[in-house]
Amino acid sequence: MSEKFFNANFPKSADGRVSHIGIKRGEIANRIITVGDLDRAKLFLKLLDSDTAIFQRQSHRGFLTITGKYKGVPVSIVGIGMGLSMMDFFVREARAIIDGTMIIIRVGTCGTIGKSNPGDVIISEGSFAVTRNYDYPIFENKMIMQDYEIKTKERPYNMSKVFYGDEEICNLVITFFFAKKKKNSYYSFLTNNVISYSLKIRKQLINSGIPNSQVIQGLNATCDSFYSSQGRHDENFEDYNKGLIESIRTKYPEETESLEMETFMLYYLAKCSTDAPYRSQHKVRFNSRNSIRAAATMIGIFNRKTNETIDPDKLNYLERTVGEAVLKVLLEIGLDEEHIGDDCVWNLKVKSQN
Ligand code: R1P
Repeated sequence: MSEKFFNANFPKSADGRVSHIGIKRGEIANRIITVGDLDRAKLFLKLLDSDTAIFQRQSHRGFLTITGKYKGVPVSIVGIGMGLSMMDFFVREARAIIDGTMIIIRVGTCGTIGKSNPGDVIISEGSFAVTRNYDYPIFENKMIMQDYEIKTKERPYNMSKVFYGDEEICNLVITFFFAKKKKNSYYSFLTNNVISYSLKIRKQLINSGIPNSQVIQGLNATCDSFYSSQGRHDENFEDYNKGLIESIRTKYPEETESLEMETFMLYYLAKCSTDAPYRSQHKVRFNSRNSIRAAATMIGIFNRKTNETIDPDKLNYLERTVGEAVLKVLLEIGLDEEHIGDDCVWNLKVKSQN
């Protein structure tokens, strides 16, 4: 850390930069796509308008923020790395420097444990956390372990309640892929634009030789490890995770489709968010309390039942396709109050080449 930060409760530099994501007011827009892999963030950068200045900043903690415009509307793409803590840093620090509602859509990758396969796109209607029970002892033998579980009712992994994504946004993402009526669909208010775009995506998938990619809505499990709490076997550690995948899959009546490491925190924080970030408290808002609307979509890359994995070209194509669809979804959502100011990076003029 080379800079001095003020306020130990919520550290900011003298010029207003939040300490981990490393940006300040006006450098991040209300409409955000967040990804884990920084290369995916750079891939999405190429989809932004080329006639507007594009702001980029990578923090010393590994967060990459890219802000520009998509079809004339300010958007940001934020690469956060991996895990619950990185999502927590990103959501809280971004929330602290943006006025008005934030829309955050995660575009990630995941392991598949339900009916989906590598190459399918999953929209997470809800997510629960699977965390190692750190109080669970390391046992000398299995008998003691069984006795302990019977006596204490403790298990080696805890599974939380489900927190849900924003229904309108999740449904919009699905509709952008499939122009067909689904139960509880928002089809009725969709513009012709959206419908023809989703048909275009279907055509693109067929032409690209991956016609079998399905778009599936389901529950997601966010795990606190890529290894132990995702049921991977690692002989170097005692993880007590045999049978864990099956327990995760069947924990809730709606079968769980995916395993990854961030969505739960995004949905949880959206649910905990207050209305503090509104400048004009008198304005009628979409929601009386929350100031964050969130959704998550992910591309299946590992089938945890069959061990099937995805081809990098196919993943690259799908990332681009999903990224473009999600950018279009971001534009469809109206905001009651947006961050404004002449110093916002999206208002800067592109430097002339001469
Ligand atoms: C693990 O390899 C990482 O990939 C998935 C997991 O959630 C975890 O962050 O998501 P991203 O591809 O968005 O990083």
